Amino acid sequence: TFLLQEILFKERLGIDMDLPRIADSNKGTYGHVLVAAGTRQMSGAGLLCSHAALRGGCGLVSWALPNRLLEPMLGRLPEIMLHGIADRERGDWSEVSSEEVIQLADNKDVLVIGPGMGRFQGDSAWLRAIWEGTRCPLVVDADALNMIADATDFASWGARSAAVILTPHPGEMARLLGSIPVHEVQRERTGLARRYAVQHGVTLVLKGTGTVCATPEGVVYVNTTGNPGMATAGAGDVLAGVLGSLLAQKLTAEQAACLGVYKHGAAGDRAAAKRHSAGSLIASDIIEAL
Ligand code: NPW
Ligand code: AMP
Ligand code: MG
Repeated sequence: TFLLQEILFKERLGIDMDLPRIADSNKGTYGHVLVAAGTRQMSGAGLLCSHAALRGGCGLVSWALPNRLLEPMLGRLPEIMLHGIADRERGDWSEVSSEEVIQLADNKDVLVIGPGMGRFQGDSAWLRAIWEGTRCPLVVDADALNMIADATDFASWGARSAAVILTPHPGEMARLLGSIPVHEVQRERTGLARRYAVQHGVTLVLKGTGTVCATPEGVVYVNTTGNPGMATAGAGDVLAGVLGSLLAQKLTAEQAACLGVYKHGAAGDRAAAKRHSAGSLIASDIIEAL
């Protein structure tokens, strides 16, 4: 188990804390993130995630969102491309075929899926089709994690050619482990994260105080940044965007998880210091501090 400290990035992970920008480059050089997130009740989750992805340094962000969200979101973040899908009236993700998401992801460098997405009939099989049908790296968060937790056949989902990062908070981790009590997750954070990552061949980011990053090879990192001010709505949606952004810039899942978690926490620390109070921190402040 490694403590995530600045020195580790160069010495063990082989990356600079600030990813280099190449003089002769363009936005394509830094990758294109597709965010599949948000519903009418939780549009903010998609907005925060997409915004954070941009601040993470990728070149382009497309946000796939239900059509009825399209108009209210127009102009909220001019840098982001909006891709409306689903019926205008109901406008939830139950109306979006997995094939549509797979096609949208086809020319993207990473897919971030789940924040504020909600749940619907048959969503576990829907996610399985996306998991098996996309070729880009995946960041799976929030409702999409609950879809995995409810899948009876997750162990037999096809192996992916590209990496997966799962980002559960302790409540979501408890569901992934078959609805064990949250305090049991908290009692054995590193062991459970490592076991899950190895068993399922994923990079697992178990969030909370001292976020744990576990690799499919069984290497574990524990974060040293962050503060309780980050226990606030949307903080996790921001992290999912940052991780997607780093994967789009061609970091490995191990590098992206460690650097993203560290920077997200450090941004939370700077934001809390700037406000002179962790309690008044909101997720947008974390993005600002990035
Ligand atoms: P408690 O409360 O302590 O008993 P859910 P969610 C536990 C979207 N959002 N340590 C917690 O335990 C998300 O993206 C949209 C210990 C409770 O049991 C999702 O799509 C926003 N326990 C959706 O909302 C802003 C912890 O987990 C359970 C823990 C639902 O996600 C908000 C709660 O988790 C939100 O991001 C910890 N550190 N953290 C928007 N503006 O659009 C959590 N738990 O039921 O999965 O609900 O995380 O709010
Ligand atoms: P979520 O619950 O999905 O919104 O994610 C919350 C984010 O805030 C995760 O990145 C957590 O690690 C972070 N966070 C929440 N509470 C704390 C805490 N008490 N100390 C440090 N980080 C926290
Ligand atoms: Mg969350």
